[in-house]
Amino acid sequence: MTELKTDKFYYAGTWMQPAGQDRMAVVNPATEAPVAEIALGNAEDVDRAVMAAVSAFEGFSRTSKAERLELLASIRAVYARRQDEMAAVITSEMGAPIRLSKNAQAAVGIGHLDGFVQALEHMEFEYTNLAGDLIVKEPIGVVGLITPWNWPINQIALKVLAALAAGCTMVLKPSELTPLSGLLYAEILDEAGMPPGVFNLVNGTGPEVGAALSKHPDIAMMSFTGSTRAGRQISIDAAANIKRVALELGGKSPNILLEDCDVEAAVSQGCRAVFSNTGQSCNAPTRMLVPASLYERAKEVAQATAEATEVGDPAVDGRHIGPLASDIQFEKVQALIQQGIDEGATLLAGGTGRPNGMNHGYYVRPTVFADVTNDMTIAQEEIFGPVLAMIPYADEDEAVRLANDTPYGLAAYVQSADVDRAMAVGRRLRAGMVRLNGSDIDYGSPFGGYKMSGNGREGGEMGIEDFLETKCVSRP
Ligand code: TXE
Repeated sequence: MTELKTDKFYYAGTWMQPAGQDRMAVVNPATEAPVAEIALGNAEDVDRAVMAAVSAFEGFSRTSKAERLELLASIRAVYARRQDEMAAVITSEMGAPIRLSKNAQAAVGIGHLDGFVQALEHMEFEYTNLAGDLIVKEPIGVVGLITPWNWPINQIALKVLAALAAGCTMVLKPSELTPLSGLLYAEILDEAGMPPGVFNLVNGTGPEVGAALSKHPDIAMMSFTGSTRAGRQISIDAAANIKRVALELGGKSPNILLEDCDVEAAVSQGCRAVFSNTGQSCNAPTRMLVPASLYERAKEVAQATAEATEVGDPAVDGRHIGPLASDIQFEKVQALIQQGIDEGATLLAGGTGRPNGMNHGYYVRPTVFADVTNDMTIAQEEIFGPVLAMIPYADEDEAVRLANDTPYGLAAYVQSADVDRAMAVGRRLRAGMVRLNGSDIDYGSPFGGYKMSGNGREGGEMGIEDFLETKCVSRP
């Protein structure tokens, strides 16, 4: 596997010896064996990296759009060449099957980049408003970026590339569970000719390095993806300096099947979307809302789909799903499946324990619960495992009420033979992203949520705008 500088951090344009003395093993979730050991930073490492970013800001914030487009093009070329290496690293550190790693986990690094390039090409950073004042959009400053382990490069690309496109300098702290893809990304940026101090990386834990970034007086903005718990803490820490905070947090997304939908297609596609990445996607359609008339058939299809979903070694090419990313996640998913059983939901497929014949690795069984009521824990809490909750409803008003009855508001899905009808239902949903009939995510479209799913939007033009300040210059 790729040799990475796991004992160093990247700042001021070079690989530096950490101030922090602690080390942490990176564990392959399929084997439970360590694949690497990384250095963990501390507040002093954060200070050094922030200092590098502050020094670089003056110059980088004045670069032209053309110069930044050239930098993005150079990153694209190096990334494309090393994309397979990236896929292998992601599989080893978080257990996504290699096919998913290649086709999605690593591929989105290019998709998002293209979305930002397209946006940047047509964005204007200065204009005169109706009052005759000059409005100037400027990079906000040095930004702190904290990313999770479920789609490690997806989140890094969404944040780093948007900040670069905006003209910000930055310090990235990847998840301590998946630091290897972050280290490889730093190598790629270095090889692509990143000016020193523009991009900096410090590894470490949330409470140590993450908190030091959030509290740092020289950081103007935090962009975070992860748990609602950590997002709330980052907001509190950032408030001391009135930092801007962009948050992409959890979800418990509804998938409304309307009576006229193709029930076989909608249910099997909905199940696959929940099981993909072993359920570790914030926008997974985990609550399937089914009209009474389709309920029996929907249950049969969901059960069959779950039972046909294979679980296996992520290093092997195939359509199977892999393990969960960590032992903590494994325990959490087991406990929530048990809670579903205890609260009286009907277990149609899966359940607690590993799949038959597996005795190590963080593998879990694709699980379907029927007869779920929306107040059950499995309908309210983000499980982050391959677990579907099927909830029956009586009429469209009830479906909309149940869909919106959640503290989250990230994504929502509607299935119908009549696109206008699906659209009308979609307009009533309190979610940042509504997808009709299995439509796909478009690079460059805003990604983010309402309510406790966060604030701000990532990707494309809105993703770049999140990193800009507005200056109004009144002419004499
Ligand atoms: O996330 P954490 P965890 C959800 C999902 C999952 C649950 C718990 O439901 O089961 O959260 O996951 C950093 N200050 N999502 O506990 O801790 C941490 O180091 C600053 C949804 O693993 O939020 C890592 O880099 N930073 C989600 C990042 O936060 C802190 C993706 C994510 O870890 C911090 C992941 C602190 N006080 C989990 N505490 C999504 N939206 O896709 C932690 N971190």
